[in-house]
Amino acid sequence: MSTRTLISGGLVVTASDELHADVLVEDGRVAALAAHGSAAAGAWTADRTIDATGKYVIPGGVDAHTHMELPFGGTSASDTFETGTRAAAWGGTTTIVDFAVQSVGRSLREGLDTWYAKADGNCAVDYAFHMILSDVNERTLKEMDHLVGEGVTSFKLFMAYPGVFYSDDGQILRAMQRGAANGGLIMMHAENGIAIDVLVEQALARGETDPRHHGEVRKVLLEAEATHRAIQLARVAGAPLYVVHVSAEEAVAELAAARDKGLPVFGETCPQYLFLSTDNLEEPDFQGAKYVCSTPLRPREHQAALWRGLRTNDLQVVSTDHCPFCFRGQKELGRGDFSKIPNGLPGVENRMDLLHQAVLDGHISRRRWIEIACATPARMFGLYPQKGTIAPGSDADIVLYDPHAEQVISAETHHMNVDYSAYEGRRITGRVDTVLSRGELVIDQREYTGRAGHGAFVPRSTCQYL
Ligand code: DUC
Ligand code: ZN
Ligand code: ZN
Repeated sequence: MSTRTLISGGLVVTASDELHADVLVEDGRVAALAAHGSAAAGAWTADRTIDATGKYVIPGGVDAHTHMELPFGGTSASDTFETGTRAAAWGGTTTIVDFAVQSVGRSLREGLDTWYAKADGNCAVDYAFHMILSDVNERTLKEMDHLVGEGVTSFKLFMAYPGVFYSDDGQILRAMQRGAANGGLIMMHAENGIAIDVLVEQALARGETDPRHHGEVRKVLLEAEATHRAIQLARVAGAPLYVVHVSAEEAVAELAAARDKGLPVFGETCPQYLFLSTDNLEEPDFQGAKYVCSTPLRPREHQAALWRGLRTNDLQVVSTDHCPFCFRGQKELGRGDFSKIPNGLPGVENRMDLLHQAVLDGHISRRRWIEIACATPARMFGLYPQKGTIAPGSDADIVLYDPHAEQVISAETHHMNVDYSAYEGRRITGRVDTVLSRGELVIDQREYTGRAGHGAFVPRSTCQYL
């Protein structure tokens, strides 16, 4: 039997429009929109009506960069697919794109199947996968074609982490050539890891072991150089390029210069680079370890360039790079040696709220909020218009957002499985009230009503942003 839900009286905000409209949901999809109070909306019958008066009605967030359960630095990211997708829902994100990992010497198939198994039956919201290529060779290049065919249409390569995920320029060029042929989008971790490892060794030899040195050795110039090199390799291969977790002004400049030439080069930044800085890495008593991630946090002067890039569309997406490690027992692995601190920050629950605060602070418009957090990640990774918008035929992944509610972010109240918040004590105006995933209530007026196993794997088409 079909179920019809009417979402009535809210302000529908998408990347393109702001409308006082009612939304009719039928069988998990958006069936229709009509002006609130119109004869068309008045004629609708529904099994259930959700009153959205005074709220925004926005597409569920699409977080295109998460690492649930990632084995890294001798430990594993502390959010499982179950806890991480539940926290995502609490934060108004209804789709994650997580990174399956190929281990060195193993096939893409094996890595991807491991990630299917981790997620299957455990997710509260929908999920898709990118594939991390750790070992580019003839066999894995061929496998890329198969993955594109099954809806895993993007591949992350690392210019950093020698001996772990690192690919050399020849491997990168080959993967880009393959992506150019099969439609797979290459995502790049752009830091010169070979040079960074020299600086790490030299810093440790000088006795510079505190977390702040993580930021010092991972130099801005080595992000900018790698970004430049990745762009040139993509040009040679005739491939589009998406640079992940852009943190430095000089890296944005490389992207902007490429885009000014008309090249299909895209950039993502993350809330930690927009809201945090090296000041956090310098917090005493090893607290700075909470903020160790790569690319690293930068001096706060870089933030203006990132906001500008988001406004000018030199940066297109804000994802979280959610990769949580508890302070106790995990971040602590790096006491006395910053290079042993597992890299990563929690944030999947905080992204929509922090970006709403950025609207209030005047950094971006309300529609740009939805564009960089919902619509463009969906387009970039072949999920649009199923995800990322509210339009007839779209999945009814819908958030009722209270723009006036006040909250203070804290590990005491968050739902991520991690013992600290990177944004502890930060006051935010705006809060998720209700979340639907394919028409099912996952959060109902700030009560969790979802279930592990509701979330389904979503096969993706190739990039729709070219
Ligand atoms: N950066 C991180 O901070 N964590 C996981 C991997 C990465 O590239
Ligand atoms: Zn990375
Ligand atoms: Zn990442």
